[in-house]
Amino acid sequence: MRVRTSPSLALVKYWGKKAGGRNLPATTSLAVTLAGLDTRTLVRVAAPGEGDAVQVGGELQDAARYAPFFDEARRLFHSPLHFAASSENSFPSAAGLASSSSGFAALALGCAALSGLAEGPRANALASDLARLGSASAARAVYGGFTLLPAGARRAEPLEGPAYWPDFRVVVALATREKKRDSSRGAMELTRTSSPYYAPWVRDARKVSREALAAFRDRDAQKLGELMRLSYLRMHASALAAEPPVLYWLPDSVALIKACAALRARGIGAWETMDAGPQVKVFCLAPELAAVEAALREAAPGCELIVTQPGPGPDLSAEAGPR
Ligand code: 2P0
Repeated sequence: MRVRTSPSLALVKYWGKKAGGRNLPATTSLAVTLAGLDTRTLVRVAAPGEGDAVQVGGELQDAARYAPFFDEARRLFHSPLHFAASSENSFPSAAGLASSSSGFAALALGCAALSGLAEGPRANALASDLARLGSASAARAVYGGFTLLPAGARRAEPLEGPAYWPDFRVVVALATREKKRDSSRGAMELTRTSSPYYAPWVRDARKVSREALAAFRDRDAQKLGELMRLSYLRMHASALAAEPPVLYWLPDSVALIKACAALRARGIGAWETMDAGPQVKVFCLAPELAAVEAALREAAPGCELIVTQPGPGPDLSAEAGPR
């Protein structure tokens, strides 16, 4: 089974888990699945006697990280199967571009299909539930377009397809292609357990996500953009206050943030967000894309820019895949 997925970029952030160990998010996230950044995964049933195994970019992954995921796959799909998967990303992995969201979504969809679930809403819902156990953001990447993962929810909800907002663009500015040293999982746990700003972050996120969802419903770019900025800045503020502090930003990240502020001061809508890495992702509308790209290029000439837009849902019959 070949599965193509794309990463889920949170416009409003998930950061921190509910107690109980089931990888349930503490905050509601509102996200868009990005077109043009692809994860291609080949999933097959493992041979008798062979255990579950996952390779990403040719590297065998730590089995312990995947064991709860595969155990849950067998439970959810009433399947005795073991699975072997190999996955390739068309973009840097583990660098703050949500490769774990597209990776676990592809794996969950592949396991569902191999277990005999027909493609459709039920298979997607179960795959979202399973993907969440791998990485909470992956629950969203099971769907294209715009998605919501409510606080405490087991699965994401598809909100709207990519055609809902045709002018919606995201410019991804790559401040580095290097892999990050701190995993999101470890960093958010450190924030939860040691940052005095974690509880206020979670409390405040309820209001931000409610208002952002309303702005999304109104297709109000200005309002949504402002709320996106509050969400990522407050998430990073809570992480910065952890012990030891979690700091993802590089000098180019700051230059890009300031370039967005300068664009807005000129009346051009450009609202940035950042995840667990130094990359800056800028939301703008298509008519302003050229001006935004030019400003970002000038602010950080060394940074590669990738222009993306809301993408379609996963493709389970993709021709191309890892060989
Ligand atoms: C998000 N991030 O909502 C947030 C914003 C990063 C910042 O979800 O522990 O790899 O595997 O559930 O999903 C990245 O963390 O974490 C993430 P786990 P995940 O997209």
